[in-house]
Order: sequence, then C-alpha cells, then structure tokens
Amino acid sequence: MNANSHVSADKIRADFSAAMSAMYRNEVPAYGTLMSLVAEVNAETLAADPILKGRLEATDTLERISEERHGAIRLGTPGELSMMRRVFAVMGMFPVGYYDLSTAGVPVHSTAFRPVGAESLSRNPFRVFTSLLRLDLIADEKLREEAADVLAARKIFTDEAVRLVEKAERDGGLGEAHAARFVTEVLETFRWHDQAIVSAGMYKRLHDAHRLIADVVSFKGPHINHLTPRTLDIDKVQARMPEEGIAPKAVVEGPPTRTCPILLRQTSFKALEEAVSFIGADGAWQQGSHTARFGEIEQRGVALTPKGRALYDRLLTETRARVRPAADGSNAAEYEAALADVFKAFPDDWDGIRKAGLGYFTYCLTEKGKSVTGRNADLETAIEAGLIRFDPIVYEDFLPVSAAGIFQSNLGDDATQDFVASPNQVMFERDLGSAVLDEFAHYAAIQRASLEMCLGIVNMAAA
Ligand code: OOG
Ligand code: NI
Repeated sequence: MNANSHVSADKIRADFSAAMSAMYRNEVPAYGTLMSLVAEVNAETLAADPILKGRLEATDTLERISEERHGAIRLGTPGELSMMRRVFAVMGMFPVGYYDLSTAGVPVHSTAFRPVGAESLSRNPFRVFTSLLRLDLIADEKLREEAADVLAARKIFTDEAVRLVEKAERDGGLGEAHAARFVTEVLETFRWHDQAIVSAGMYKRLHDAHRLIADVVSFKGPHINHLTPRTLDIDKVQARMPEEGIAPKAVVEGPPTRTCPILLRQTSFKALEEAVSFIGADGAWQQGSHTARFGEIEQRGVALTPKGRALYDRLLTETRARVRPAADGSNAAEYEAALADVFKAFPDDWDGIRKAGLGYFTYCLTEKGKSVTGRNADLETAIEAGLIRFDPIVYEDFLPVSAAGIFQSNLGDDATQDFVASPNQVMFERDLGSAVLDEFAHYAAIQRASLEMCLGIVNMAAA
C-alpha cells in the first residue's frame, strides 16, 4: 500500500479524540454536563466579544472551539510507556517535556504526547498527559514487589492494537479500514473497568501507600482519568459549575485572570466515587468503590521563555507562601487576591512581555511591510513603523505545580504525602525508549524561524 492511500496521522488523532470523548461522556455523565456548560459559556463569550470572535474565526475553527484539548492516563511499567509512545506516534503525537511530580507529593513522572507542528495542532490539538508510576518511591519493599508482580502480569493493549501499530511502523501509515480498526482497538486501553484485578485487602494496602498507586495497579488498564475541553472564560465556568450540580476543585490552577493571558489556567470538577468490585477470597466479587475520574477545563495563553517562566515560578511560590490554597475551598478568595496581587510584578501588555524577553512571539510582515522598498531598519524600528507585527505563541504544554494540584484535588482532599524530590529524566527517557522534546527549544525555534522570514526582507540588526 502506498503512502497516498494512508490516512493522515492528524485524521487518526481527530477520530480517536472524538471516539474517546463519546466513550467518556457515556461513562461519566457529569463530564457531559461540563461539556454543555463549556459550550454555553463559550457561546456567550463570543457573542459578547465580536473582536475575539473575528480573531478566532481567522485562526481556529469556531465550531470545534469547545472540543477536547487534552486527557490524561497513568501507566504502570516501562513496557507500557514505550508501547504507548508507539501507539501515539501512529496518531502524530510525540513526547514533549518532562514533568517531575514527586516534588509535589505524587509518585509519578510524566510527559505530554502531542502534535508538534502548527499545522497539526490546528488540525487537531488533542494531547495526552501521560504519567508513569514510580514504584521506586515506595518505601515498603514487599508492597513494591507485589505491585510490580501485578503490573507485570497485566496486558493493557489488545493484540490487534499491537499488530496495527507494527503494521503502521512497517508501512509508514494505515489505510482507511485499518485506521478505523486501530481507533477502536486503542480505545479499549483507555476504557474503564469496574472489576479490579486485586483483592480489597491489596487495594487497601496500595491505597494506604498512596491513592495513586491503587489507581494504577488495581485495574486492568490505564482508564482515561479526565478529558479537558477549551474554555474561553475559565472563571465563569468555575463559578457556574455548582449550579449544574458539579463540584469544582477549590481554586483555578496557574496564573491569575489577566488582560494578556500567560501559560495555562485549568480547573476541574472533583473525581467521582464509583462502584467497583474486588477479587474476593472465595472467587466471588466483593463490592467497594474507587475515586478516579473527573472532568477538567483549560484556557491557554502565551508560551514563556525560561526568563518568563522563572518569573512565573517565583511569583507562584511567593503567592503560595502567603496563602496556601486549602482543599475545601475555605480560603479560595484570599488565595485569588494574593495571586492577583503578587502577579502585578508580571507585565500585562504584549509589548511589555515581549520587550522584557518573557514570552515567545511570532513575527510577520504587515501589508505595509510587504509594500515598502528600501526597508532598512532594526526589528524594533520596523515594529514601530508598522512594517512588522508580532503575535503571541500559544503555550501548548503543561505546568508541574498545576498538574500536581489537579492530581491532588482528584485523589481526595486528605493530607498530602511527601516524597524526596527526585527528578529522573534519564530513567524516564530510557523507559520511554526515546528522548522527550524540550519545549523551550521548540518555542524558541518557532520564534526564530518567523524572525528569519522577516529578516530576509527587512534588513534588521541581529535580533
Ligand atoms: C494528570 C494531571 C495533570 C493537567 O492538566 O495538568 C493534568 C492526572 O491526574 O493523571 O492532566
Ligand atoms: Ni489535565
């Protein structure tokens, strides 16, 4: 079969994302409620802001605005992670970034599998935040071994899914029928299983070690634990969730509400308690429950340079030193006030952010810039003269402190646990079977490429 008859990876990803959304709405009705609320608020926001509407019409596909931007899974073994990398590659999703969550009391490290080029992102931006459990952080050696045995015995991919991945790798893609089958087969890996693969006693011991360990080890597969549509007004959705009968987490993670959005803001409704059965002593099932699945929303802003990110991290740390958000929401207003106050130190106009070297931007020639001759100006003069315009590059990645907040609020609000901070990107990449892309280098390259396009025409001093 030649490459022309292959379905594009972007199309497979879009089909997969749609199939997963349908499955999840069906399995978690509260998620369907959240989706409706997001669509409603997005419609209201667009109706009230014709300029935003015009801009989104030009850059995004408006009817897809409320679709899922990401989801998340938690894997148990290096073998699962490396196979997952191959599965996602068939859908044009590649590992970007390394996130160490151990510092935040969650025994995992993670990457995000995502489309990388601007064109792929605009065709379908779906990403999967993928965590690998770190049994090495569990103190109890016996429990660690038992958990490793349970994980070693499970098979999270169907034989057909593996066969189709191998075929895609061999042939450089999949034809229509195979691509459709691939989506159906891979979906199985993300499905919820209400029958555990461990006993209630084992579940309790895993749960006592860390709730997340129980979530990863006790089930047949890495059920998708949330999906995340894009909202145009995260504060409004957060405020309205209770009216819809869904309980939001205490605070929105990330930067405060701003005129010029930076990085990523996200919030979720709290994970639901769901009935599961455990393996009983006499071969009968024993009833119990497990809390894992939730719904999230996100709103993205400009990608920050290392300098901008360092400022963001410092201001966030300062805020949290002033007010640590309580899980029950009792000091949410104080936290928000402190966040807004501390972040006054972060410039809130695009040119200020750009000139201070805090954010990444793309540059292009304006109509005027294209028409004038003898353009001899440095970058700043050319911008001032209206020859070149700049636009913020959207942050497409994740934030470890925010991710930890999302994890925590969905693992239950009881006391968080401490682990010794131990990032281990080398081990992660070995288990993954490849390096992860450095997100800063990636954004910098996009910015540089856009500048070079302008440079060819406007004779700028080195920018
Ligand atoms: C992943 C939490 C991280 C995000 O949006 O930051 C995440 C998880 O709970 O497995 O999805
Ligand atoms: Ni998420």
